[in-house]
Amino acid sequence: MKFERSISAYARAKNSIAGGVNSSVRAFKAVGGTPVFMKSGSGATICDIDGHEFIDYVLSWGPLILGHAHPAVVKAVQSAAARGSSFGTPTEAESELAELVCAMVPSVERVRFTSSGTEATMNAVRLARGYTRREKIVKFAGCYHGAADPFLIAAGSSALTLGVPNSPGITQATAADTIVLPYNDADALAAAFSARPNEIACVIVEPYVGNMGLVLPKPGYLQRLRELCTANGALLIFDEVMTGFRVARGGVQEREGITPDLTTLGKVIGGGLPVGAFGGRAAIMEQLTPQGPIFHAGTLSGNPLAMAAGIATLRIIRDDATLYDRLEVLSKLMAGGLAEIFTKHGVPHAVAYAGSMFGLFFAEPPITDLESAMKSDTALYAKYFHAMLDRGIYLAPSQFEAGFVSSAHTTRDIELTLAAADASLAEILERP
Ligand code: KE4
Repeated sequence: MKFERSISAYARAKNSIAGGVNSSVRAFKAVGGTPVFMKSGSGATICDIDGHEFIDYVLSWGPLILGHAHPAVVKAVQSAAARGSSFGTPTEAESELAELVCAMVPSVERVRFTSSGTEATMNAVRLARGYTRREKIVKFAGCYHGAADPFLIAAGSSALTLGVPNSPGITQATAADTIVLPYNDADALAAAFSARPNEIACVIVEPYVGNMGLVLPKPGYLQRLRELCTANGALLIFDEVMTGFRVARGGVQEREGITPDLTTLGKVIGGGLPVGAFGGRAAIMEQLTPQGPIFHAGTLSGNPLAMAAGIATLRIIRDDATLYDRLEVLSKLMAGGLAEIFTKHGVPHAVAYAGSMFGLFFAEPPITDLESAMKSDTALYAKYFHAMLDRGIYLAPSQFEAGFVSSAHTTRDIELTLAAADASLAEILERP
């Protein structure tokens, strides 16, 4: 495939946008080549400015569980826009979406909307620190919680991809308040609590990690996190920005039957428009201003257009009784098919799937944490990415990301994708 228009668009973008992109991972630094500029999407496919069509497994990094330009979402946003884009006042649409979130996410009694997942996690951590009157937080190496200082310490996702786990500009004081532990090692958390009694405000975790690639918890791990937080007076925060409404209607907490104290959400709840959220028990959430002392604010929090897209999306998710079964059938088909193909070609691999998410590592299994994930052959992944792109398959431009299917994807799409994977490996291995 030729990407002439994307190449010139990227050259143009770099004259006014730092690095030519508004989010680092989009720059293709991990896979090389020029980022592909998209112009439209419909259902499971996305179209670039050179006129190429791709089956899309990035889906804007997770939000589009109904696929691109779902008619109900388009109609909802169009009619909301005709009534005005923002008022800076309460609107009933915010209550509508909040009621949907509270009804579908088991642990959430009260919620606050933000305009991004990063804002949601930042505010959830401030709330936990204010509520517990403690300062330290625990995160896990390879987990990504957004582009805020307290989290960019051995972060995953684009920070990991860029090979700069600790971003310049993070103060020592900030870094000193973030304890980074290995994921899937509950004893490490127990030791941290023992070493710092009454200091740790919260433990924030991607319960299923999407930002190392897809890494699932060992049996009992999440339950141990729950028990340790309860025993030590720290709040457990499930960062479900990616897994919320993705691995089940009620996210990991519904699938695993574990109740976090706070949950952060994003992506799907905005249906592709900018929405983040944090929520939990009323007793904790009511510590937020104006009821309580812990500050939260945001000019476009609860924006009417974003609420309209979220309401349309969550109503469909709520009412489609077989949605998650159908999505997991597709993810399982993808993961199983990839495992067969990679075995046939003798390429080390580890696959995983959960709900509408799937993962593929170019590494020997098991992949249980950042250390094992980092053993992946990222050079081979880069070749695979481009070989698949040339065959009309759009994957995440980084080994350390998860793949997503939507209700618009079909088994035919998966079959075409697996055929492309087979041909891509054959091509790569012929010309190592
Ligand atoms: P945003 O601020 O990008 O909306 O959300 C941050 C965030 C928080 N928590 C989790 C678990 C997340 O996955 C994210 C964002 N995910 C990345 C994809 N791995 C967004 C892609 C990007 O950075 O452009």
